[in-house]
Amino acid sequence: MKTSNVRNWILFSVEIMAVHALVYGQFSSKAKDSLPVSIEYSTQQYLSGSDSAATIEEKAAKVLPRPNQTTWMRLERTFFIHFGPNTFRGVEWGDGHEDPSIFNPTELDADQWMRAVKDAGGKMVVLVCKHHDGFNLWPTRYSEHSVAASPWRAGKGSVVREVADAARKYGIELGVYLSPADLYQLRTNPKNPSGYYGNGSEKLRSVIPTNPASFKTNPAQAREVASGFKSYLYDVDDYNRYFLNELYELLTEYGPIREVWFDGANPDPSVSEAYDYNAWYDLIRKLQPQAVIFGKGPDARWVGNESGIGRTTEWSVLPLPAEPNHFNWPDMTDADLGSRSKLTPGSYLWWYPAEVNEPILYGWFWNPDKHVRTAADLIDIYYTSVGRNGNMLLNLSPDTRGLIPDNQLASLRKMAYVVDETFAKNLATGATLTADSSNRANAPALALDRNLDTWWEAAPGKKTATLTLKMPVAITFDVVSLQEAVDHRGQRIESFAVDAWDGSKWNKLDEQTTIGHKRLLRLNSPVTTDQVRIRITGSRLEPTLAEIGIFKQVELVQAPVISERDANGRVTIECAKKLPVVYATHGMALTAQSSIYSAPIVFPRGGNVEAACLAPDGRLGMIASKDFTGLAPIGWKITSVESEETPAENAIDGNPATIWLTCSNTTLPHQLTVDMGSLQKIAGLAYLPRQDRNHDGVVETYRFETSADGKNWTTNVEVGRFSNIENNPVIQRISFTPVDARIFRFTALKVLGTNNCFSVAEISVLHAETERSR
Ligand code: FUL
Repeated sequence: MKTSNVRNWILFSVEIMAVHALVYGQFSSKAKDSLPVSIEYSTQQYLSGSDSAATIEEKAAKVLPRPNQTTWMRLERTFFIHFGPNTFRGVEWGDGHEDPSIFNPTELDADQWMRAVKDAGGKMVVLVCKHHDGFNLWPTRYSEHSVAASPWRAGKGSVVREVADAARKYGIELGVYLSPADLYQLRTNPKNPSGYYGNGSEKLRSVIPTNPASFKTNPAQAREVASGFKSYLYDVDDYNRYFLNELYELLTEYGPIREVWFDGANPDPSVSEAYDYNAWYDLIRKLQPQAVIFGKGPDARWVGNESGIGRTTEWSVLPLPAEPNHFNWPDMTDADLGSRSKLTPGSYLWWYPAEVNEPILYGWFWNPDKHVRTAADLIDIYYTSVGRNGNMLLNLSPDTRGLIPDNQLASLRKMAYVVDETFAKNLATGATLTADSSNRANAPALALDRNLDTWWEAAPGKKTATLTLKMPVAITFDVVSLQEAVDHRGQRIESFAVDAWDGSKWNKLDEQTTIGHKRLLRLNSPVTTDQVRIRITGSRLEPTLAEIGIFKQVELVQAPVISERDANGRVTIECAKKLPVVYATHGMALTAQSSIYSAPIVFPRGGNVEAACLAPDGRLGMIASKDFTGLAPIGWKITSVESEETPAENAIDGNPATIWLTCSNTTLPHQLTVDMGSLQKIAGLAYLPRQDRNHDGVVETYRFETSADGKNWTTNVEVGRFSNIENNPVIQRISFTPVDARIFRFTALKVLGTNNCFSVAEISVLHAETERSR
């Protein structure tokens, strides 16, 4: 292993960094004992059994990001685009049986997509080039299942090309999502009997790029390489060869690529295929060394949910149980990934920052029924992603026209306005910053110079510190932004607090754990003071701060709180400052002249409500919006249930926070039968899985039956599947042919988690008339 010191490291340019260094860490100091030698900065550290607590601490403090990660972390606000056959079918997951003729957007305009990203402050877009259904959004040479077989642009189009061109035009970096799971290529797909996925083919010496004509017969034969690139050799089976050739096309023909996104989800694990990750990573490093590999890869990690919520303690230095180059990157979803108790002997410490992804709709692909997150929701997400040491990756969903609809654009624009205006002026600029100790080369003023590559650092040996900002005049603020010098000193701060001076004493405003690349504290109410104090109360070695910011959120009246719908179908709306509230229901436009809220609104059949508080000058504040899906359970009764660990009534009480759970009967299927008390014309079901982040009992595959009299039953859905419910456990609404029914039966055929539990937060049915009017 090479060694070097940090100064030399910083002087190295990205070009000099060898590909090997990017992947495996160039300056690993694998100290085997705890001799009192100074530990060097490295992109990888090994914790040995004889390391003292002090050595472990020092090693953890001296893990640095790789150069590709440094650039990536500074992007902060990034966007995803999901568009493909699923958009035209209105589903979250396809099945690989789709006919390419369904892909026919009438007005696709990648410039409109990129303008939306640019206007929303986006620095990068990750385009889904192939989702799990296996349809390629560029005319790949290696499959007939692509845009080339579709009627769109008479088979001459390429979504990847159009997005790459538009991204370049608007100065946005490009990332590519290529799904490892591929249902079109699945060996068992009747639509593609010669599918490569899981076909048991032997590993053959293959040149990438392979000559498509001899792909199966002689994969050692190359095709012409892309200009400026070479060809590479791998021993791989058919599917991995296919995947490597797809990667080669995407990484050589569309300009610089900043991120390669590998999804871990697999809708059909019945056929297995061994992904040759090492070959994939190797090819990516050779073709686009500056790209970060996300998910099933070494550079950026899925935060663990699809709701835009980072951990309040979010370490970028993580202990791996094996060397990074031998590690199979699983999803890391525990609440604590990197605190001291996790830094155990035998671990390899590695920089592995979080990416926080979330769809702007309550699903990834467009469908007219999907509700759009409000600007207020997106602003919250900004604070819980970028503000919690993670990059935000917000998905946009073009519709069947191939345009991002106006309702998504409206939320985006408002979010960007609020975020940009809030952070436009650092109220700490012009303040005097002092620290109770400083390293001679790292004076406090360096934390106010808008340069992430210069920083304040506590004096040698000091692990706590107090920094005081004195403003020339009192300021009013409600956001504090802190950034550590992670690219030069790693992530160190373990706990800190922020106080404000009220003229006679210090008042604590907030207290938290990690900072990392960026931590945003959003106060409950604005504070006016001329002195702010940051107390670093715990750190791995000397703490650093590269930048400190104090901000005031842009003056917009906060969105009101819309309650859940109670068991009687009633919804209440409340405005924090008791300002008047206006509201609109069922998709009507909300304006300052909309109805004034005075009493609970009743939604027995479901629907949507939008509401806003009115500012004293009569202007509309931030909008809150909520969808109520299905009939309210007024007078409903459970008529049959197998067992109740928690009351079955919880499934029909209108309260998403309470669940019905049964685990005692370990064999599936499990059932729940509900009597609605009167005949209803219903056209679908609505299942809300438990919302407590526990997957036990969440239904993945189900049957749904109805009856008018409890004797004669209609099977409305024989075997249905809630796609992607594990990663994104939002409400599932499923339509079926309208039927008159009084009783319904929901049967769990396959569930997530352990012990074949069955859990339901809410179960309801969709009224035929409400559905028709949507
Ligand atoms: C998940 C996928 O299954 C979803 O469809 C979506 O692509 C999301 C970003 O990742 O795992």
